[in-house]
Amino acid sequence: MTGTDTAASETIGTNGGPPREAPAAPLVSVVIPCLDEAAAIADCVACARETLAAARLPGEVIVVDNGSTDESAQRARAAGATVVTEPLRGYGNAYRRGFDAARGRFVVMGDADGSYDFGELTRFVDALDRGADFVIGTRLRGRIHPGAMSWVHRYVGNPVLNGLLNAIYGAGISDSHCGMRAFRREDLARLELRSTGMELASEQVIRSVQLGLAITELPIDYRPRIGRSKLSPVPDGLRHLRLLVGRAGGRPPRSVAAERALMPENER
Ligand SMILES: Nc1nc2c(ncn2[C@@H]2O[C@H](COP(=O)(O)OP(=O)(O)OP(=O)(O)O)[C@@H](O)[C@H]2O)c(=O)[nH]1
Ligand SMILES: [Mg+2]
Repeated sequence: MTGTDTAASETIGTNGGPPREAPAAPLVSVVIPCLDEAAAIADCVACARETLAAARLPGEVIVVDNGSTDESAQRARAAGATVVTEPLRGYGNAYRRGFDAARGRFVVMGDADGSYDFGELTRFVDALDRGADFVIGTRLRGRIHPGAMSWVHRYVGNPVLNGLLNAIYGAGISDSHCGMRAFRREDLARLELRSTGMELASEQVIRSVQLGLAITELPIDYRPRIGRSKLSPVPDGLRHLRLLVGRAGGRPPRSVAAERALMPENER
């Protein structure tokens, strides 16, 4: 579809004036969570926007500023992103905020640290267009550049968590922690994602499997991140583990609204 299926822009009349073109509705929303990534965010946004433009895909780039104290938000905006703010820290909180703001039919996700190549986003959109419901990159079957992933993550953390996810849920994927993904926005309501932290990465895969979505893997490059990592390996690993085991019964998650109602008022 890339390059051919562009959402038609609508011609609207003005009071007596010549008709003007309304901006095309975005077909693709690129959502990027961002916590103090001033060194990389502008290039990520620029790359995503250039890729959308080159493929003639009407799109938007949404950066979710998760309480950055550096110039991330200003740089993202200057590079052409729509910046939304999520004051509650956490990868899951940031993504869920960004998904709420997205307007496209397809949503592409990726980090703000330069480790994923947003030039590849058309491959993800094409896979959705060919019928996949959930597209996830695989760094392990793609190319991990020198220095991009620590030995412990490469040979211990990721394989263990990925193996558990496959064993418990039958996900059949090779890199469950890959952060470059894409899905149809219409599936959000039934995905009912409610994770607040990094475990959102596992939750999204589990829910996609439980819903019987068609999952496709795409080999991708993984480059060394720019700037300081926000990952806390042990606590984040434990959050994944708790979620993997906790969801094993297949019980559907509470709705986000129900979850919010249970949170302290100042955190909703
Ligand atoms: N971990 C974390 N990431 C956040 C948060 N808010 C936004 N983010 C963004 O989420 C993305 C993922 O965080 P990373 O630090 O890149 O985590 P990672 O990719 O697992 O680890 P690295 O390989 O070190 O990059 C980045 O774009 C962060 O800026 C948060 O509260 N915690
Ligand atoms: Mg990263």
